[in-house]
Amino acid sequence: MSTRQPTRDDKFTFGLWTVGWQARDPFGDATRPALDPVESVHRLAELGAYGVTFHDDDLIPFGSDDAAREQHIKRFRAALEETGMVVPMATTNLFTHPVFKEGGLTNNDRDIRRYALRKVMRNMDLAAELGAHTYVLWGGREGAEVDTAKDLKAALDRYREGIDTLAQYSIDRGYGLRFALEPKPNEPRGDIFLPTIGHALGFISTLEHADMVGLNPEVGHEQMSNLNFTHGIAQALWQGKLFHIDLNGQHGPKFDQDLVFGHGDLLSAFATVDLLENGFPSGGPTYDGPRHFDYKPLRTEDIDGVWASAAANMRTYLLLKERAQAFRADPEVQEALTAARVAELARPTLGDGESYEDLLADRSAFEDFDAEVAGARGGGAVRLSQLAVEHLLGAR
Ligand code: 3MF
Ligand code: MG
Ligand code: MG
Repeated sequence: MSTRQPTRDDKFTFGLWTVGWQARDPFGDATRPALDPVESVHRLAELGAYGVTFHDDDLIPFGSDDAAREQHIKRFRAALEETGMVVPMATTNLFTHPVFKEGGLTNNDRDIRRYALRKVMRNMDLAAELGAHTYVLWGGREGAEVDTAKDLKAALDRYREGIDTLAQYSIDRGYGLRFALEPKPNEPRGDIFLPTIGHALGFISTLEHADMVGLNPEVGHEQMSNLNFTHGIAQALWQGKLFHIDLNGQHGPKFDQDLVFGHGDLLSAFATVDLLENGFPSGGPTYDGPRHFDYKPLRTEDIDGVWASAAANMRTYLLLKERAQAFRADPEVQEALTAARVAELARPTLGDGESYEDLLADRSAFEDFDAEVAGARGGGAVRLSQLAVEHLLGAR
């Protein structure tokens, strides 16, 4: 079916580190050879992707000299030109090299913090040059295993100082980059700072350039904390902070699985796609940025399995989009939504111009209100849930 064949208009993007993951894990060696980023760009373009994203070190191996760096960039640029692929987002690796073992922007060692800032700024230069609009900051090593080994207030001060500095740099250089913080509760650190969407939103409100800083929430990261991802991105959207998104799959609170999108909690993935594609029932802010996959091809797979898994992310997304559209267009769903009074929530609780004095004077709101009758009324949610399941299973 043509709608299941990804096209550039679907805006599917992949991190170079996803398909390029050699499947080294804490217990075992790599099971796949290294992938040339140029090949990834070509293969992903053939599969229907719109672009790629990268950490500095995905493209330019750590420690490359200037001449080697230029060569890597040149080859990458040529691949982008040949395929028409874009780079909407870039990010910095502040987690692999041992220098960052105790943190980047929040390391206890000031020299390492200064080095981390320089590493980010250097890759922001490249990101802007390649036309990126979003710069992601995932602080995988910003955290601790031992609470007494960190001054938690100072860590937040330094985190804020770092991001304020980077935002000022983007403004002064005219880069137009906006920053997207990516929350994660743990892994690799025992506890990571800004562990959830909510923590990150609270932190952003303290920044000097809060308007330039939003979020890059990841499905698995919220689900590792047993949180509802769709609710999380809904709040980010509501606050104008959904700058980017990392789609993948996860089976509840356990290690970070980075499964193909939809290969974890499928009903939750359905709700996420429904929100991204159909918006809130009452309208309001929508997300029109890249649908970015941040997953890992299973360690059991060979290179053919890598490309099969990349295709699976896009196809699953498109199937869910199809299912979510069918769900919304189904007259029985409309009827069930009405029965569950879903649209009524968009109506303000106080009437136009009504004050709390008017509310106090309204006997029907309290004195004459029958809480027993209202409390006995069914919610109608199970019917909606079953209709969603039936659409998902292709039974409707
Ligand atoms: C780790 C992640 C990261 C971030 C990336 C920035 C290595 O769980 O999700 O991927 O997404 O560093 O985009
Ligand atoms: Mg992740
Ligand atoms: Mg991620």
